[in-house]
Amino acid sequence: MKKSLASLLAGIVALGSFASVGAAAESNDPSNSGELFTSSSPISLTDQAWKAPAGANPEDKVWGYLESVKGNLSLSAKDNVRSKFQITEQKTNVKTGSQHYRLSQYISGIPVYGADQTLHIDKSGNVTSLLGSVVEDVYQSIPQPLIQLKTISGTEAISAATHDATLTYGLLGESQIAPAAQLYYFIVEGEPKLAYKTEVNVLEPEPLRIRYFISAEDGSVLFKYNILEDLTGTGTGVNGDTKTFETRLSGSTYQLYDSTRGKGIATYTAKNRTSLPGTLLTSSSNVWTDKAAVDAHAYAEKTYDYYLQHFGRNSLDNNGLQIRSTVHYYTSYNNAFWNGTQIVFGDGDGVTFKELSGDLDVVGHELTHGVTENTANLEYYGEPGALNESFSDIIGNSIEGDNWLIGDDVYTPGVAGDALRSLANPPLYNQPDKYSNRYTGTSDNGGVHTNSGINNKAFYLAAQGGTFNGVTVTGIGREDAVQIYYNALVYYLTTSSNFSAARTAVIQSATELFGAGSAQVAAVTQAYNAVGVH
Ligand code: L5W
Ligand code: ZN
Repeated sequence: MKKSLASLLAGIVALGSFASVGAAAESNDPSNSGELFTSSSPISLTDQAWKAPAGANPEDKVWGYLESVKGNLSLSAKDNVRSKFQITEQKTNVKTGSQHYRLSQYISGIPVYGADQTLHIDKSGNVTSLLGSVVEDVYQSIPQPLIQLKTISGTEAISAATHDATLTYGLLGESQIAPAAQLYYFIVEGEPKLAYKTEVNVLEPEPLRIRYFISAEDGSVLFKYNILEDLTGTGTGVNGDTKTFETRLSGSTYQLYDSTRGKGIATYTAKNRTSLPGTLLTSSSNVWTDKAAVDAHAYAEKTYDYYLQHFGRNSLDNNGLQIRSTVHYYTSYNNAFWNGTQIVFGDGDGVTFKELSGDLDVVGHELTHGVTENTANLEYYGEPGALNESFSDIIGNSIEGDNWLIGDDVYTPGVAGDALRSLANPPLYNQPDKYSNRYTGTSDNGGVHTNSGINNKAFYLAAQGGTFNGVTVTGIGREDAVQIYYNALVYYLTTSSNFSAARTAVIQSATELFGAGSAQVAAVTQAYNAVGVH
């Protein structure tokens, strides 16, 4: 929808302070700001002419004052203000003795959207100011029959909004607040319309809080916008580093939800239980104290950005798939996983692991399982399974890009300098680094977390270079290497690819990207020769 709410609501007159009387209209430019209710003529009165009649009760003063200024409000002289406004709230400030009223403007007993006011009476009983908005006289002469054009009920308006949101976002989850519809006069480009205001408020398929104005005449969408606001949150991660990340404001609650990347990045907590995705994380301050959640969210954003910037890939499916992470899965859980729809992190037991989302290469590893599932779909068993693991290590490690280790930021918090795996030296952590040393048993799905070392070492050699098993590889750098491996994963590998097929795929990928006689093709060829994969 192209129209702004400002232009839709042009025609509502904003009131200046009524501390002074005497109209001085300023021009109204509906395009002059992002304001929702741009006035057509702000009014400013220059003289406090009206004095409260002695002995009048406060409500009579409200009506008396409105009656006296109705000319300045573009209200017709013949209309009684009591038929045009309703007092909706009255409060007294006990500290100052002032009385504060809230009013709304009505047409034929129906409130005008955005046309509400505050009126103030000081402790001496005099009206000091009137603020807010009223609609111009022209709209008050709306013929009575406008209400007769109403063909849609509130329930039908709610259905129309739900239908519209479903078309845009897909099947909607459970409403977070019971849907309701209120009838208003809604000024659309200077034309009064009868409209229902309603709200679509769901967490699935993503957190939405869309305000709708549905025509009571035909059920069309007159205007809609998402009330949730994108913001930047701050928090400290598992390893004590402070960082910023995207969050969203819903009412007065901040959500650990980033709507600026793909179809969103949402971070949940399982609250040490096992149901998924769990509960979307919220905060009252936008300063986030759940360290595991801070890192899961910030590192999912970093992973998304890496895939987009380095490979032009829009999320796991290259179609913006929403990235969901759940932290605090189960109790003392020493693992993390991709379950086919989302990533999940345990807190660790504090000895083998600390909170596993605290390592960017682990988050990158898990999300890369999602990319693999959407591309080569390497079977998670035997050699294809070891390749599946290896590609997660290779890309996860490249996203972090500071060493050749996996899990070093969260593994054995009491032991400095160690890691779960090393791409440079797999045997350091009990993985083979050449094909002849591969594990051929059946545990761990045929050694998927063991034999990944062979392909990891090939990647390392291609990127960094070195002489291994008597074969010298001239390194091409991490960036060229990861481009070649990503391209192989997306375009060349298949469900059943084994190590030999991976060699061919990576060489073909390097040939495609850098040319047949290139240093890159030579590097990957020598790298696979070095690890004994032919
Ligand atoms: C540790 C948690 C999961 C091990 N997944 C893994 O397949 C893990 C990466 C970091 O290997
Ligand atoms: Zn894995």
